Amino acid sequence: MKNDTIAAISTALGQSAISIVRMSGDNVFEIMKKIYRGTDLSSAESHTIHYGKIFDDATQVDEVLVSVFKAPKTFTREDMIEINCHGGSFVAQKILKLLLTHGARLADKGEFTERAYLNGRIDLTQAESILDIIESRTNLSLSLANKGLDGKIYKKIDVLRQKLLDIIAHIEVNIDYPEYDDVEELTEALLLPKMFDLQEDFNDVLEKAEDGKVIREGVKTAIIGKPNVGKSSLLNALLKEDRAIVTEIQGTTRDTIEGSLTLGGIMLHLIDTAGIRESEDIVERIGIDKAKQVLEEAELILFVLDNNSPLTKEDEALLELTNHKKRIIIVNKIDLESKIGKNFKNSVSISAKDRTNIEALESQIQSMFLSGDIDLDTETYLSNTRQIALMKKADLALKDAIQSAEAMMPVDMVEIDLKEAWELLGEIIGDTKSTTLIDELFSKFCLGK
Ligand SMILES: Nc1nc2c(ncn2[C@@H]2O[C@H](COP(=O)(O)OP(=O)(O)OP(=O)(O)O)[C@@H](O)[C@H]2O)c(=O)[nH]1
Ligand SMILES: [Mg+2]
Repeated sequence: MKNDTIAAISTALGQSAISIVRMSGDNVFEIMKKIYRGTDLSSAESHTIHYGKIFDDATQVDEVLVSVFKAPKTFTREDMIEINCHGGSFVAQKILKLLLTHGARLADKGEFTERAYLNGRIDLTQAESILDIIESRTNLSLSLANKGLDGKIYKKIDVLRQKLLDIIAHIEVNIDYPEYDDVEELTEALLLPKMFDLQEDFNDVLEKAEDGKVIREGVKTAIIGKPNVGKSSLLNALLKEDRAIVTEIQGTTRDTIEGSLTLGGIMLHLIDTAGIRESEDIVERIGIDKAKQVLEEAELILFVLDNNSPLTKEDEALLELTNHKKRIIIVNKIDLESKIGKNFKNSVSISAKDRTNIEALESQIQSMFLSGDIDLDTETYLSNTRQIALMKKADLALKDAIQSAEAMMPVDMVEIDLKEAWELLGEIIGDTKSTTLIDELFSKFCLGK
């Protein structure tokens, strides 16, 4: 059922001026014949737009514009049409139902893009970049996604795979044709430098991926501290709005309160939490448990202390509890007299109430998360969790290969790990057929001469 015809509404449901119903597959024109009155679409030129009307038997449903895309130069590489109908989910749903009644099948989530990938129009990283474009919320993440769509990740991975293949090819030749005198003698001395070189490339990609992930997903940031230090005031100061309730009563915040902001191109997903202390109050206790959970999951802790009161055991315990996390210590209420009695390295002093020094805090957060200058034009940033996980596995396989070579193990042992790394990188771009490996190997070495 490879080319069965799929259909879906591509625009969001709800009131809108225009909705788009999309269809792809072998029977798009046949199906359109049954519901569309206007120009003959099957004989229309590709990439043209046609005015007409959709009918349900004799009843007119809508006046539409239909875009015609003919295989193979289409997104899915199949015949495609897009119906621009009037907005409002009722009309769009009705047209979709008509398509389904006349032979189309409701598309699965992402199935148009999946077909684009399966039919070779894009690789997996490009498919993922399309999703990233849809989900992007900052200029930086949008630019990053566009680089992926242009095939930059594919190209980067391809270069690494070529280098791996080069080493594998050397080993293969040595195993299969040890008597060939024009093949360089294979020694660790020859293999290892190549592998070290590759490892540097891998490291570089993995390091940049950390920035990539931050650019794409933002930073989960928890505001933590004991009651009344000014956590909710800080949330409001950062969001520049009165999101959370602020009072002088300890234990004001019970449930977590969230908000997002963009900081130098990075999204901060802020979570204000209940002040952590021993409490008898059942609701407050639940809030405190939640705060501890948020603390564990957070990628950054904004740890708030009160400048106006001496450091307590509670503060010390919380400092200990957050010690293992990426953390910024914030000394709040600097508009009041200092009674805290301690200096903290790399802390930021602010007044959340007067909104003093918030910019200094913002720039500290920024510098903590983007490791250097971000250069999307010349560097490649992996950002997708799946891709990064595979890259890390490939890196481990390469490390194993290096270890085997260093331990003077037989070269075919080294080769197994290198091949695994090659396969793993292939998974990133969606190329996992090992026959390709064989083909490429022999196209590199014309041994039949
Ligand atoms: N003078 C001064 N008061 C502040 C400052 N920040 C917060 N406050 C006051 O401190 C009190 C507690 O502030 P909140 O923001 O509710 O504190 P919290 O940490 O969220 O408290 P809980 O939700 O109870 O854990 C309020 O009366 C605020 O107005 C500041 O920078 N200076
Ligand atoms: Mg609060």
